[in-house]
Amino acid sequence: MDRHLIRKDFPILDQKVNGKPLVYLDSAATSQKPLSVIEAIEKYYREYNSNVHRGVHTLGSKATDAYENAREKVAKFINAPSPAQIIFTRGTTEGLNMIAHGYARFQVREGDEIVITPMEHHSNMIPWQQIAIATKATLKYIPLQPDGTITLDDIRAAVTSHTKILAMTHVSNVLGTINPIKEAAKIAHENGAIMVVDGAQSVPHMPVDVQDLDCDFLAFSGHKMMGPTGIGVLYGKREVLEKLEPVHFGGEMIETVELYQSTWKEIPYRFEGGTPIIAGAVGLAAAIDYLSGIGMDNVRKMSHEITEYGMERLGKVEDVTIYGPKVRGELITFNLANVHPHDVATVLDTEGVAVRAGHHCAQPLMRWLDVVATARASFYIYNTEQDVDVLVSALEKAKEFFGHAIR
Ligand code: 7TS
Repeated sequence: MDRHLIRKDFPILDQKVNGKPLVYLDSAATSQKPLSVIEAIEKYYREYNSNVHRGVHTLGSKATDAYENAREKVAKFINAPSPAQIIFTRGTTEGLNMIAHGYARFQVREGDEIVITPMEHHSNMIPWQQIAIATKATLKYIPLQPDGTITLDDIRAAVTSHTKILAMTHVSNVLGTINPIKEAAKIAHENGAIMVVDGAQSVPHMPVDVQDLDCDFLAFSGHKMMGPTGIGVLYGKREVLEKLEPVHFGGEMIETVELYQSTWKEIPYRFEGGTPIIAGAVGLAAAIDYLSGIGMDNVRKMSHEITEYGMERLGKVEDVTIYGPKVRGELITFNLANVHPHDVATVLDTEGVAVRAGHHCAQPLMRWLDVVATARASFYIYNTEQDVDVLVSALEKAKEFFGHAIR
């Protein structure tokens, strides 16, 4: 696969920022979208925009077919046994909150444990804090190794017969750590707990097979995998979906409504209250077609090559500290000595280089790293070695600019 050909599919990349060619290194925050995704959404609005599952008119049927076709595509993409196990959400955050408030709130009691890690994005931390507070359950953390990984022994030590939920990110959005989800799920199940996986940073970059991982829930976002914002996915095993209570009550999700009580539709419709995110699902389906056309093994390989090259080049820049393990997902989090990452990112931006700076929605992890914030370059298949070279020379410029602080 030729990166330069792939780049042509992403019209946004062909522009100048501050007079310099754009170098987009913020795909972990949100990826860019290929033309096919943009066109699929436009086609929906131009040709068959209509509400789904309601009217009997032709446009309504077309929209319903497209929406349900998207559900089937997602199911195949993550090897879910059935499309009924795919719930469309607004994104990872909503999916994780649905598990917390629709499942954990009813299944977890005082004395039970919820086990997570300190590397979680706030979206996979705060919902569990809230549930622990509400149910008087204990929230426990698996400790991190100095390189930002976790060991199976530490997972085994943290998960006990009191554990109801083990929740973990597949790939850390800060450290890049790839967690041993399959082994963690086994440990969870041996102890009678369920395994919740935050797939926000893994599903876009690697083949993810929910049956192979044997996870109970998996949440991810469309916008990080070339789809539009506002659409995400919550996958669940049948058994846990049967126990999941809806959290969005209203239209579309009901079977019958009486004055004082109501009954719900079958799974997954009972979890999709209100007019669903139809254009989002159409866009996500096109994104899955695009990624599948390249093949997820190729996607992983291509992003990985650039990340490796980035590690090699950035690793040689004096006064730059890189955080996280050697084996990692497609991002590099770093700091320039004595310079606030916001200042670094501002100088990089003047060179056309877009990186993210801040706490990356992982404040406890920033404290563990003993930093207030970091810069982060994140990669996807449209990035080239030249992008990394521009990043490195822009960093050298930043070093010159802030030279007095560094020395
Ligand atoms: N979990 C992880 C691991 C993430 O990286 C993110 C978003 C989320 C959950 C939340 O996803 P959302 O689509 O619901 O917002 N991470 C980032 C990031 O690293 N920079 O911007 C958003």
